[in-house]
Amino acid sequence: MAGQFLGVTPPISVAPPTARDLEVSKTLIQELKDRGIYESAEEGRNREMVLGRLNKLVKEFVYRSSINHGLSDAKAREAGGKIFTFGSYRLGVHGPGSDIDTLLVVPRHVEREEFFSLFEQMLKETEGVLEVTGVPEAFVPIIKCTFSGIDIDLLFARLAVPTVPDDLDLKDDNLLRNIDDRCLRSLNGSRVTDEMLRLVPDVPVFREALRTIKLWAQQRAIYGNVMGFCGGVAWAMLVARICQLYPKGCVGSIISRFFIIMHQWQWPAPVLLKPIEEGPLQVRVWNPKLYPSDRSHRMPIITPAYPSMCSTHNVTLSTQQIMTAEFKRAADIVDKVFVGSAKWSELFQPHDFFSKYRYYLQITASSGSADVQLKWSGTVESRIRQLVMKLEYVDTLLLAHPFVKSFDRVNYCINEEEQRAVSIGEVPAAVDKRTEQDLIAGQGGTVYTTTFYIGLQIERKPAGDKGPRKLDISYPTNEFTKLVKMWDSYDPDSMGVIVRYIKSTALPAYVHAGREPEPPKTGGVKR
Ligand code: 3AT
Ligand code: MN
Ligand code: MN
Repeated sequence: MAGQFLGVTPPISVAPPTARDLEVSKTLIQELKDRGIYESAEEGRNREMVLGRLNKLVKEFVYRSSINHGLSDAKAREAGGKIFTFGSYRLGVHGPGSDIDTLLVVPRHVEREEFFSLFEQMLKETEGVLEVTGVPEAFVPIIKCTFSGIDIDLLFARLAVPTVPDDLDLKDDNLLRNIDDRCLRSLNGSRVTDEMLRLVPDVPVFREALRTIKLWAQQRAIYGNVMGFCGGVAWAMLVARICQLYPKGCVGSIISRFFIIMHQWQWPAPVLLKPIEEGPLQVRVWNPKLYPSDRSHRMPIITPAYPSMCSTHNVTLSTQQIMTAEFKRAADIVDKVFVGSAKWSELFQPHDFFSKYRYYLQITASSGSADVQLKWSGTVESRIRQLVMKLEYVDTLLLAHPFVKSFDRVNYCINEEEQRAVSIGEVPAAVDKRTEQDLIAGQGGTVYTTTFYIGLQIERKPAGDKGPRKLDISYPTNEFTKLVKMWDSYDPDSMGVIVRYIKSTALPAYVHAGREPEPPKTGGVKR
């Protein structure tokens, strides 16, 4: 690296903040505080206590495993073991309800299987630990639990080294040699966050700016990788890049630059925090010159740790348009904030997805059990993007806007008619009020539903054209249902999926529940 600056180009400006930059930064931080996105000092101490106890537990696990593998007591103590963190906690942008994402790193003689037997058992026996669930078969195997009221995600990586000392750093690419793919994937999150923090010029400013962008993206419903928007890691990298371009910036000026630059970015030029590096493994590194699939990425935002990957491969034409429009809206508001004609609260106005469109697609996945529903709805969710991409080809459709969240419901139905109604996404008033006690043995039953929405912007009829505007979406929707039913574990007797084209007036009331009321004229609504 050039030493003079961080990033793939020199900074745009190294000027210190102006008085106005500092003023708007102050009001911005106040707005963030008023919205309750910072945890209290006491909650912070609780997190540290939990991490301390977890660290002890990990060392005890490695010790016991080492003894089981025939090591001497001294060697078993020396074997070590260490907890790393990643995600929002590691970046220092977590909120009161955030989890702690942790990675447990162990020496080579400790086996992955023991993580899900010995360690999981030790965790279950630890005071204050509840709801321990291991998912060993996941793509990134994980144990989830809560510890002293804090959600914990635990990943596992076994390195090809005899000991894992306390000062071990995961930066060295050679640590990736001779480890299995699951360990490689588990190490990735930590390596990326660590590298990101090394690549920003001023970490406290980066944190404040990232908190702002996360809150804004969540409020505007453009936060989430699954539906084709940017996820937490991608937003963090975008903010980091702007921080590199303005190394002396303060949060106010960084945010202002962020929206202007992102709105004008010449996609598909990638966002990089450093040059892409080769490494010691036979694994793919993002390279659009070499791989046609990498060439198809519309808004590539590339992770800085080897092996570099595109964090935004899910972005489609529609979600790119939506995010670009949001950058523009935000840039205009921040402009006004700087001249004093708008308040920061305007930037964080909630989205109006459910009143924005006249027509929506409603996709409902249903089944008869909570366990089945979890996997089935996940399958349907992961395919919604495919539906959006097919809709993008429909001539008269200007935009297919997937909503980032789904709506889960448990419906107690007392007859088959009600079961049929809820499984196509309707919410009969009688069912809405019912509880489990109302169920009648041998009749009806419980139906679990998960519903997704896609807003449709349809081309207007040309003036003078009296005929109805033709919108034929039967092809994309049929293809979509065929696609989800191709899932390995699909069972037509117990799982349902239906796509309905509905008018906005037919949206169920629950889509509006929990929304903030319109803010009064005098200022923002505090949560
Ligand atoms: P919160 O403050 O926790 O809401 P976060 O950014 O920490 O924000 P997550 O805890 O959901 O968000 O995710 C942290 C990282 O874990 C992000 C990503 O690298 C990884 N991750 C999240 N979900 C998955 C998943 N389903 N599979 C693999 N990795 C995941
Ligand atoms: Mn997290
Ligand atoms: Mn997590």
